[in-house]
Amino acid sequence: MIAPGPAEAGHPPRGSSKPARPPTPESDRRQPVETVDAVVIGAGITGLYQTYLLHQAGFDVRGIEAAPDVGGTWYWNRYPGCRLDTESYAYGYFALIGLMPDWQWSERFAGQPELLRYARAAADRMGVRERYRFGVRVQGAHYDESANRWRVTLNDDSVIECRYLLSAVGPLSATRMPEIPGMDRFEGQSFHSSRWPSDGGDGPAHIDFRGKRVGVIGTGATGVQIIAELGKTAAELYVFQRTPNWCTPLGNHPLTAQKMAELRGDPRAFLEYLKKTPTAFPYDRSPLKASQATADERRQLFESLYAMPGYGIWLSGYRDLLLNRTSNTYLADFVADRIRSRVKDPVVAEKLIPKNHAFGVRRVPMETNYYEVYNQPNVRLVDAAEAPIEAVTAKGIRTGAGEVALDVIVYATGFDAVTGALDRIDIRGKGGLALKDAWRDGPTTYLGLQSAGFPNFFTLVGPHNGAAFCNIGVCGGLQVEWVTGLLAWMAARGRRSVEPLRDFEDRWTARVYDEYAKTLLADSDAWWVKTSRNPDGSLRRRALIYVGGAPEYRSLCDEVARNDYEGFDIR
Ligand code: NA7
Repeated sequence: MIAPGPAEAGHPPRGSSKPARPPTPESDRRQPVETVDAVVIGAGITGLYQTYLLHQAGFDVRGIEAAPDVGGTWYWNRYPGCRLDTESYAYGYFALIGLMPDWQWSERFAGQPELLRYARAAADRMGVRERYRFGVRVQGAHYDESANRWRVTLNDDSVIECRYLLSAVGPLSATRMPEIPGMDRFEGQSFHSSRWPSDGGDGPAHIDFRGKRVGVIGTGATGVQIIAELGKTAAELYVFQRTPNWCTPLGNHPLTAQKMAELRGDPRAFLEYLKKTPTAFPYDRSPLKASQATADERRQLFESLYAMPGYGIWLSGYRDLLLNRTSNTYLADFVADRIRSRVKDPVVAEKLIPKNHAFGVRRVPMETNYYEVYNQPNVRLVDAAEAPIEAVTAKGIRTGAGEVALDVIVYATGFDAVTGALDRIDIRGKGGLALKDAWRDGPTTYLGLQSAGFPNFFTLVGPHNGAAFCNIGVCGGLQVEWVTGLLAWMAARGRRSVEPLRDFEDRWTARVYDEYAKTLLADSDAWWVKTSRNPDGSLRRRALIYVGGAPEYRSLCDEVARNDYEGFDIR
């Protein structure tokens, strides 16, 4: 049976009827239980900070969170092996800006229980818990044009009215279950990776995998972490891989206070440094193109990058890695050889080497002994590209090559990324236009923050903004500060409504696609790409993120602010 995670809004639990659609503003005569200046959806790292800053700025703000506690992604993702692939001391934005000066990370890449403790400590330090309602989900948000207010309906049947609606729902929060026939007939235990049963505290429930036959579907960053962990105890572990990814070593290690100070130095100076790097990770790209180095120099650089912890191999190599195919192939060939040297069975090694996408055009999973797991007798790679999964049966998974008997199935199948969580809320702007319909052809936004026709509605770390392809702990925080600045600016001038001008929105949307098209990312699928079919059947890819660089994005936002928020219609 599939573990019954909390129903997603718009996605009813299996076997139930359609979700109730919130009434329209005209038909909904319910009195709001609350009227506030602003509603923030989500109590993850971004939402907490937004709620805090708005409150500090004098706004009456209410936060809404579906989970029973703060933490967002770190609340929901509590599978064994779940940890950051960003340096903890760079992700910890609240420490960098002085809100939690004494916070000490225990590892270079913190694990989920520590991250959840961090989010809780941050919420307490900011005193925002009391501003939140937990355990309720936003079902709908309708803009009432005559009142210039949003009516926000919750799944406990209550209504909140607000002037400003800020979504901090997270780009990777709407779970994506595959549609495989028979999933509900499985007699063992099964769940999505981000709905892992809880231990009731900070971490995952202890499931004893000893003696169990476990199937993991999916080999993205999540699957790679889970597989390495479950491989330690499961009697038999079957990895159903449809597409291999380029994975490189995480290189985690404990952090002492002294080591942390050494790595980070003065927090505020470190933050200024992060702000200048393309994605707010503590890495500088080489000023060289790969062609400007000799073969020997390239090998030496790749070896040192492969040996160093974290994303250096992705973010601090040759500057044309994601722009030039030859440059990319140099690194891809090097990493492929590493995989061959770590996996004993050459047939398995070849299956683990990506053949259909360049290095780094999808998120690079950071691994710890991932490849070595395939040398263990209890672990089998099932090639779900060669023999696709046909069905889940009562006893296991059937592929084109036969049936695999299982006791547990883990769906590490990812998320309906970036727009998915918004699609699951019935958001309606001017004239009752549904956001989902407005964005049917892909999102259109100005600076990834607002969309014309949806006044006073903000999408933090949302589609097309420069905080999604970034160290979110830092870039999300900077975005929150910018939006708070805008709302304070408006308040000081008695303005009460802001939405983008259509031509600015069109130009920004075109720029998002243009920047993406310049890179090697444009030829591949990744969670940040929305694919659909053109009327002639050809494939259409829409980038959901802005890849033109976080500093460039922020300097444009700052320029817009300096020019009295040029491109926004503010009344
Ligand atoms: P991802 O990166 O979207 O990975 C999902 C994986 O699930 C990927 O390997 C998919 O294969 C696989 N998948 C999805 N549906 C199926 C079906 N039906 N059959 C077989 N395999 C399937 O999600 P993650 O949770 O791993 O990581 C998301 C981000 O979270 C990560 O980048 C970090 O930033 C944090 P596919 O590639 O589509 O062939």
